[in-house]
Amino acid sequence: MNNQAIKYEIKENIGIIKGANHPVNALSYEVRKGLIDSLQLFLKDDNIEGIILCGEGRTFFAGADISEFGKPMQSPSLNDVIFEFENSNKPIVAALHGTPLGGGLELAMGCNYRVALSSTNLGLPEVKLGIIPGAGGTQRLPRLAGIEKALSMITSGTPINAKDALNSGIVEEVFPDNIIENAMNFIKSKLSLDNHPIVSKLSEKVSNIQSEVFDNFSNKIQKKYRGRKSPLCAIEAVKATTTLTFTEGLEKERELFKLCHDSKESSSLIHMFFSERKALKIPDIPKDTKILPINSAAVIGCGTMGGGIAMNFANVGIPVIVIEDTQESLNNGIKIIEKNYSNTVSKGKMSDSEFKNRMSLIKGATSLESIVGADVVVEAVFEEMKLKKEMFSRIDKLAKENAILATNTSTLDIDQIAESTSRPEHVIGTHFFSPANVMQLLEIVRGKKTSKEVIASTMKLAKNIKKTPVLAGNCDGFIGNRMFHEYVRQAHALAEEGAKVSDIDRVIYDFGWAMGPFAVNDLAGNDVGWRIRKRHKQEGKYDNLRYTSTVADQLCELGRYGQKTNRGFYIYDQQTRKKQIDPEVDIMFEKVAKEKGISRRQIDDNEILHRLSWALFNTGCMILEEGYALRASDIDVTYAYGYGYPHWRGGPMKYAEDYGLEKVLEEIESFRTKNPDMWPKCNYLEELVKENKKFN
Ligand code: T1G
Repeated sequence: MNNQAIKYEIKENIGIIKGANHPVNALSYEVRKGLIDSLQLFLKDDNIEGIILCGEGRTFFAGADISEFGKPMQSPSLNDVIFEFENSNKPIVAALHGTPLGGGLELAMGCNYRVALSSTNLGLPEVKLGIIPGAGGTQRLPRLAGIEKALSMITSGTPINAKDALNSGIVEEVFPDNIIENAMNFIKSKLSLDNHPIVSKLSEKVSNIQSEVFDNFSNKIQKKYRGRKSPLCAIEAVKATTTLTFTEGLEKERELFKLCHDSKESSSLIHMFFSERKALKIPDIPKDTKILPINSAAVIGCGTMGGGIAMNFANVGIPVIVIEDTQESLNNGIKIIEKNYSNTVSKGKMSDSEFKNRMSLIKGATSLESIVGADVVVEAVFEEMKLKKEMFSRIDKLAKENAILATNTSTLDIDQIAESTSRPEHVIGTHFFSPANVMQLLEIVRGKKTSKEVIASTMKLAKNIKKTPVLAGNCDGFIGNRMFHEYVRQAHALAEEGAKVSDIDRVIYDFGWAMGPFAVNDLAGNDVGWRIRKRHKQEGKYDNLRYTSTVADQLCELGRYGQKTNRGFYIYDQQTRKKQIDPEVDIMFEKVAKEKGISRRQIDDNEILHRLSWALFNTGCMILEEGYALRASDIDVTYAYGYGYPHWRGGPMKYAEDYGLEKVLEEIESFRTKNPDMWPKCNYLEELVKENKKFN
């Protein structure tokens, strides 16, 4: 009765139950049923004295099947399965490898023993999905590993390695290889014992814990989880182990789990989980498209962007050459990279030898000829078309035959850049976000002639350097900056019409963004936007749109570029970088409004939030209509990973869809009546509403 998701076999006196639900052994209905069936079979077989539970393929069970969430639960539940395993009268060892996560680790904790391969990473990542462990994890882990470890693992959701699990008492033994053979010897060594440990019975309640521990922990994570509920519910559930029995605690966990499961936070984070993976799938690029090997890289420009980009390669062991015009700027660039890595070392997050290893992978050069051997060349010079074209025509002459030629432009036309080479099919946009060694998004821009091989290889490269890639089409600003431009234009319009700069930023921050639009401008440097606006003006972009950046231009004329000049929309303390409201800026907006004949009024928080949110969303719909993004969820990923949009709100498209597309359109139309030159019409959105459709 092997079902497809669970296999079993018997070796000598040991029964082996094996998850075979590829790729990650998610605990779907078939798996849960198969687990109980095979366990019962083994319990009835008198020849079997001990049992191994393991996973086939790349991992032990990596958790509940997320795609079953929100659907009616088919019995047996995971809790039922775990009880059956826990109540077994034959000892069971969970043999862990890969990523035993969530329900997978909960199931392992229902076994008497756990052993692991040294490469295993295990954890309870449920908060990342806006929920808490729902199959006893909040009650068993504290009994097994102690309160502090459980709080840390459950509220961070970050997996720990096998060594850490061993030191914390979560696993009994760790092996470098041959997990099944070692698990076999392990369980045989336990067969003679009269009793075997049961995690839920290790202690009635977890004792000797001061209640401040939980308050302190809540305070510690407050900033990280601003606006979120599930991490706090996780703390409450763990706390229950100190006041309630296991059975009562389990009920508490269920109650809190349900609360989280039914929340927008959870549906948004689950949307993010699947969206991130969907973004990797490009409909016209078959899975078996040839991938160009990337074993070496060159980055042209070692300023803030170039240096950060180079670090991404070194971080995964790819040797990289950074190129600058002069020895002095090269030295400066390398010094900054070194400082970045040193900071990581001083925080205890990198060893000295790893520091040396990474630095040894980064070589500097002042001649472009050094790109000759590179499999990928990333150009990160000043954002100017003429310069980029010149650079690409030189790159074309030097780079090796099959090299990927990437530009880190954030707004410029990839096709124009590609045309300056003899091989436009090898040219692609790789738009990194600052700081490039930290920000997770990589917006990959396909030109008209970019080959499928180059696109597939660049997507793969993005994953290899641990980025989250999104494929965009070649429009001005691509997905991210095209939308951001409209969002900022709206923010400035609000300020002209009467909202204070600090109120606009506050509303956006309170919504959950990392920063408001004016603070972002100050961080990125107002001169960057200034340069782009000058180009846009020349190209006639504002002919039918209201120009709202008069104050931003004036600040730039005064040399107030933002944080780097200690003054922009705010005033910054030179030492602490702490920002302070600049009353002069609000006065500048008042003056400009007067000159433009705009009558100022009190603008409430709701209008601020909706005008900014729908400006982003409306532009997102236009991008979809014009085919520059493959799907709405790609836009959500772009914003969550590249722009500090709160993941737990699901991204600008999902947020609007949850709000109700019809209501959003009504609000946009009412804003448009007052300000027609702020709200370009989007037929696609109107069609969606008319046909009562959703994004897919
Ligand atoms: N459910 C359903 N599908 C899943 C899945 C899951 N848990 N995990 C992965 N997939 C799909 C994924 O969508 C992709 O599909 C394919 O598997 C490969 O994944 C009761 C409530 C395990 C570290 O949160 O973190 O247990 O795109 O590309 O990079 O308390 O997947 O190919 O069609 O990500 O090697 C807790 C989530 C659930 C783990 C592997 N568990 N997964 O990474 O492959 S909640 C998790 C991951 C829970 C209990 C509760 C990663 C991975 P497709 P992949 P990968």
